[in-house]
Amino acid sequence: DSNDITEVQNYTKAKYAQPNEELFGVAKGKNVIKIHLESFQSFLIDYKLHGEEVTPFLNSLVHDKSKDFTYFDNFFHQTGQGKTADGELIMDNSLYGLPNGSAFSTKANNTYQALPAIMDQQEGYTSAVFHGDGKSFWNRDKIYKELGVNKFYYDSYYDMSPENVINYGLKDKPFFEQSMPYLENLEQPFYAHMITLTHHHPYLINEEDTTIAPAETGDGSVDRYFQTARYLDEALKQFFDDLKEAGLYEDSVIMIYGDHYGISENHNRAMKEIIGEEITPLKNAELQRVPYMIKIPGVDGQGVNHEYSGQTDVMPTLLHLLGIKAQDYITFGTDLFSKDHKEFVPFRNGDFITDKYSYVNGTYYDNETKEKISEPTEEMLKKRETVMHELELSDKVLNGDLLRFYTPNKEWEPVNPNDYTYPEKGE
Ligand code: GP9
Ligand code: MN
Repeated sequence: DSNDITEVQNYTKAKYAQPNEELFGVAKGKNVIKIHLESFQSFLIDYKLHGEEVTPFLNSLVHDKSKDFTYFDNFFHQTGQGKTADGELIMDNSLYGLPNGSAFSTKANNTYQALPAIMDQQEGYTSAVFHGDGKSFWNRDKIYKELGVNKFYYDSYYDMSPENVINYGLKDKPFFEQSMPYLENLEQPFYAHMITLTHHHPYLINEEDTTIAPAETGDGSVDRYFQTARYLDEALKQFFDDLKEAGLYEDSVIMIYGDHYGISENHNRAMKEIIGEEITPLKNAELQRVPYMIKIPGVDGQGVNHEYSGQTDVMPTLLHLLGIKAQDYITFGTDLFSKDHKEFVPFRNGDFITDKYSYVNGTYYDNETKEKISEPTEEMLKKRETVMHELELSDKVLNGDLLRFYTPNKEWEPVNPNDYTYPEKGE
């Protein structure tokens, strides 16, 4: 009930981090392009296989000479069983997924106060999601209406001829290529979300699409993981070229993120060969890093930023860049560019990681020495309480549909799902 939302509100307002004055509103009214790198873990960045870079294009953004991007190398996914759906939910709502199942599936009729709706109401953005799969996968066609997504381009909008398709759906190269005309025709400013798909378990790829030999661990998924990552990297390079040609690169905010791990703990034997060390519980937690990169027009990229951070932090960060007060909304993360950004990253299972120590599976570890901490400090124990509390509050929001009882500010209008439709192409 409304007491519960007050408890949530008190927590998120206390955690809130004031914006960095220099960056608040710098991207006001700019187009925003958010690119989802399916199953992409940060260990791929700068990784060399057979002496070759696996993702030369992404690496070039990280070591960006033109100073476009800032790369967060201590950014973690926070997803649970909802995988991609959790990634989407977290990034656009700064809420956690549920401990079991996927909120996209079970909480599709909840009230949300998500980025697409906020950006529309506050700054007149048109939001669009692009994805080369059926519209109902992960219940997207239902929940997007509650999130306020204006346009949804799914398989019906793409040429899904057999040569364009593998595994779950459209290959990333035709996906980006065929998305361009739709993107160019969107009313501006837009918030576009491009969800890639080819780099997905079990990492199937046609021989003619490979440009790097597989790894040689004997574990097929792990071995092909590098080939589909290379394919994604090439698709991305082509997309950037197309954006530049269309005049949509320079003046847009571009965000790139990984949704969740690609290689599960079932592949620890092969991963030991890849990483060159035993996959301990701590190492496994460290491997949950996914990329987060952002380009802000008119602002020099910082190169590599080492702030410990996670997917919940993206929504308040973007709001502040757009000049929208994140404080009005229920957000569990904090602005990555704020000097008060909170450097602890809860994982969905209650483990967490900070800039100095980690809590994994009941044990505290020193990040530097990797040693177990036999006597955790009061502060460490308290942090664990905070993390549990935060996850519980987020679960209360979803399970109690609490945003029904929350009015962010006097301008806010509740999203009406009936205002949104996602017709087939030509319908
Ligand atoms: C399919 C997709 C895959 O549309 O986005 O989701 P995942 O299996 O990664 O959760
Ligand atoms: Mn996914």
